[in-house]
Amino acid sequence: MAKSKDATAPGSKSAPKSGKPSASQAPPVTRPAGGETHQTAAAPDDRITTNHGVPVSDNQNSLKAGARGPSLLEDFVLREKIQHFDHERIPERIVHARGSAAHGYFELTKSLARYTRAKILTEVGRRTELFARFSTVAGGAGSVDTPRDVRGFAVKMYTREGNWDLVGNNIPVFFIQDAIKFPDLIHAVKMEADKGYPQAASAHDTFWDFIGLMPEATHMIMWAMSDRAIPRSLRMMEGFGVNTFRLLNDKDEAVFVKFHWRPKLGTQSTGWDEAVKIAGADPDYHRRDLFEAIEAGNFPEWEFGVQLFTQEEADALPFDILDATKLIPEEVAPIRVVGRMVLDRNPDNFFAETEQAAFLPTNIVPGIDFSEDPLLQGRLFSYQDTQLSRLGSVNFHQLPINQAKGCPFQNFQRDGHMQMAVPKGRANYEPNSLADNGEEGGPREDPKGGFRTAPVPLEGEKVRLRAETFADHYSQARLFFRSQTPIEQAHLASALVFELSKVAIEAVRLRILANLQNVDTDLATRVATGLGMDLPAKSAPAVEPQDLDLSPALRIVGKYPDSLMGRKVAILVTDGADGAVVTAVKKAAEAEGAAVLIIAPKVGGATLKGGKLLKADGQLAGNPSVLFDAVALVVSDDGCVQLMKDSAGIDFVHNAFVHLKAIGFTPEAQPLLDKCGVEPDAGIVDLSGGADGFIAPAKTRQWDREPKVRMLA
Ligand code: HDE
Repeated sequence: MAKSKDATAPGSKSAPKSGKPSASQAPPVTRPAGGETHQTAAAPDDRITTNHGVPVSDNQNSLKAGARGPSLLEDFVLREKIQHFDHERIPERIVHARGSAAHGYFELTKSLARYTRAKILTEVGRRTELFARFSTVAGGAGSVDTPRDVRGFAVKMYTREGNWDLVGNNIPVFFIQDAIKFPDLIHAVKMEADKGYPQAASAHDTFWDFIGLMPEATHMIMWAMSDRAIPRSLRMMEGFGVNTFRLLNDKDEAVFVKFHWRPKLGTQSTGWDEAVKIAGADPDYHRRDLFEAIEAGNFPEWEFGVQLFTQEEADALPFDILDATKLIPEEVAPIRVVGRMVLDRNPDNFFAETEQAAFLPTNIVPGIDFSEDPLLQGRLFSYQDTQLSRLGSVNFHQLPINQAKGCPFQNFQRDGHMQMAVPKGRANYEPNSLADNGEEGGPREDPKGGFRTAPVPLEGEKVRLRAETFADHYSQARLFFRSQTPIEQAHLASALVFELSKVAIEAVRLRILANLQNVDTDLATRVATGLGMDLPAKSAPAVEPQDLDLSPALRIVGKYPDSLMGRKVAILVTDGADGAVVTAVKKAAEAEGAAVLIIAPKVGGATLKGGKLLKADGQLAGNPSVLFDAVALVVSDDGCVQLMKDSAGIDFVHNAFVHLKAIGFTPEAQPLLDKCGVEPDAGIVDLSGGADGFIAPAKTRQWDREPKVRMLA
């Protein structure tokens, strides 16, 4: 029965009448049952092979007992392919799972030879290859790019003396002072253990429960609730080494150092409502932005800077430099810019490079050294350890992305899972005298050029203690809050209101309010008012906070660069629009470095006044204004009427307005502006006077508009 059906199956043109070929019949043909293959025969170099090199004749059909029969176990082509697929995934990173990366180079512009013997910091002009990965912390690998979260900022530099990984964040301080609290912090912020949600969000009970009981996190919370935690682009984030490190010169003299990356495009952020909407419109917003910028030749660039200070200077500070919940204000220890990083090449393969990249704070080079920061000390164990379960082998350093490319690496470590190297000879131990016997003896120690640890004098009893100098949890939180501009303070207070409003346990909200009063009474009052709660009694701090000198360097607002570089402008065009205005806006915006996209109700484009077709770069519903930094509405009367009937058109204009963006418009768009509640201000620009007036407001946000469109705490 089955066999006779086989013979008549549609598309099985050459299938025999019976599954059993007679001596005179050709063997059953297993070409596609249901369609033709679209492939032509491959030349020997192009042909698909198995992992063991056997050429594959048919990649469309598995081997069966008859055209409709069961598959055969002997089909090693099928088995190998399916088995490899079954194991394609590796465990995602326990934190920082969602990330995007690029290749580039580091270039030293000023030598630090007085302080360090690290070649990468002393050879001016030399370019060192690097790989940088940016990440969110809390969400899984498939989560969105724009949650409120800390961003990882990890840079692997393939120096001539080994890999130097500077594994930092876009925030210069951290939640906790001791590594032993890290698993608790991460458990608290990640999806709640019973529910499996929320994904990539700190706005939930367990996170704030932990924070309320951990006053040392308060400074970091100020940063995490600031606009820094909702960056506009990975290209517009500062990076910080966070922990204190040491530089060590030829004489083994040490200075302390904090590392900084400063983006050429300035530090820029989205708004919270905007970030939420971007998450829906383009979950890959940051990944796409980084990839497309590099693809277009707009290579992201950062200045590399150091804050250097001696032990005496450290001792004079009102906090402990080993405490990662503290920063050193730039006004106290200026940042010396000594180099730059440029990202100029996208990964060829996401998995092989971005996913398999293993960043290790223990990847350090001669001339740089750790400090005793108890958070850093824990990190020195964790990263190497986590790679063993993530990448599954002690040989993960042999993966191309992790290899020390700037220099050879050789030692007597041998074998292990997935060993790729084929060492020759019998010298697999040291010391050996095999060279005296005419054999290869292998590498030797280099007491002078090798990595040396700073000879830091240490003494003390074995204790589980936190130093008294770590006890002040609020002074720097206050410093951060009070150093912000009023608009940034309002955003920070509003973020706290938003997050705490998602906390169901009232006692947790009260505890946070009690703690916040140690930061700033005005802040605590605003948050309490926003929550509609009475302010509880202030909690007792371990150490009474002090008023430190403010640090304007900690602000973002007011420091956007005077340029459209890295920014995106949309021109929303309808049928009948004036092509001359489109051209003028495009030209003016591109002249300032913007990427300009034509958005139209139909992806095919719009027929302009005069009958010419203007091709669109994107369709309106798929390209809401949240994806752009500024928008221009170049429409006809009819086009305006159509847009007013379309929620995508209304949202486009309304959101641009409430997200404080510049809106250029032709007079025909006035009814749409009115319908969307757009009120005139410096950012609402009539384009009939020319495109130039649109450019200045497109470079920034219209902060003055915010009180009109949003209730801020
Ligand atoms: Fe990490 N962290 N971390 N971290 N971290 C990891 O290592 C850890 C901390 C940071 O793009 C893990 O390879 C501990 C501070 C970045 O691949 C893990 C502690 C800072 C990345 C780990 C910290 C960071 C990680 C997970 C407290 C800023 C992503 C996967 C003692 C200076 C790197 C992995 C990438 C990743 C442990 C705290 C930055 C589990 C125990 C502070 C940017 O090993």
